[in-house]
Amino acid sequence: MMYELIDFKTHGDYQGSLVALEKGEDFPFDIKRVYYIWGTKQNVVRGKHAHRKLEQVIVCTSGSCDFILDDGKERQTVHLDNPAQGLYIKHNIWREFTNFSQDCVVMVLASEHYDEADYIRNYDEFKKEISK
Ligand code: T46
Repeated sequence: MMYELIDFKTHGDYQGSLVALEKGEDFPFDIKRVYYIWGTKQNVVRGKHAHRKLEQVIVCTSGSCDFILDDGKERQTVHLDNPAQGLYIKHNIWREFTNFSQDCVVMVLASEHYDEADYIRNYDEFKKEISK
């Protein structure tokens, strides 16, 4: 499976909504890093890489965008527009993301610290590595 969509438990009341993500309870891995992305122009294509080891859960906390995922055999597009849902991507999946709404904020919860050596930034290299 190329990805999984995780529905987070949402606490909603008269004030609005709240999602809490706690280690060991709602998550497929221990979170070592959190980063977020905003202010991306609509037609910019970010990503264009795969990871050798990293697993991530990606949440569009505001607005929307499209993730294009590729396991070397097929491509699937996932539209993200729900802050109560996380896109879980394991390693060895090529990802691109685009079609950003003006208010799009993407929050990413990562299983590892930042490591440039974990990136495969060339598509041919990605295909070569996954066929080993
Ligand atoms: C991914 C998608 C969803 C850091 O210094 N630390 C970090 O933790 C990260 C993620 C990035 N950076 C630096 C590296 C670059 O100079 O921030 C700059 C932009 O990073 P990048 O071009 O890799 O950003 P995206 O949006 O293409 O990809 C990011 C993640 O890198 C990647 O793991 O899956 O978001």
